[in-house]
Amino acid sequence: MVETKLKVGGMSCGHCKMHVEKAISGVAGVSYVDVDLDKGEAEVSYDETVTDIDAIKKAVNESGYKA
Ligand SMILES: [Cu+2]
Repeated sequence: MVETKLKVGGMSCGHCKMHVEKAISGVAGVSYVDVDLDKGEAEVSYDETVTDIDAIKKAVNESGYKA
């Protein structure tokens, strides 16, 4: 299990936070996600045998934000 923090740009409100959390939690292998809107950061735990940070960043970018 890997725990990491990820910078996420483009979030401006609670709705954005929800979008990003939904996008990240939709990635197979992600077991935990918490987005801090003020810091522009996402705390993520994932199983490194299932996914990787690039897949998580891709999901964020595809949801319209900038990882
Ligand atoms: Cu928003």
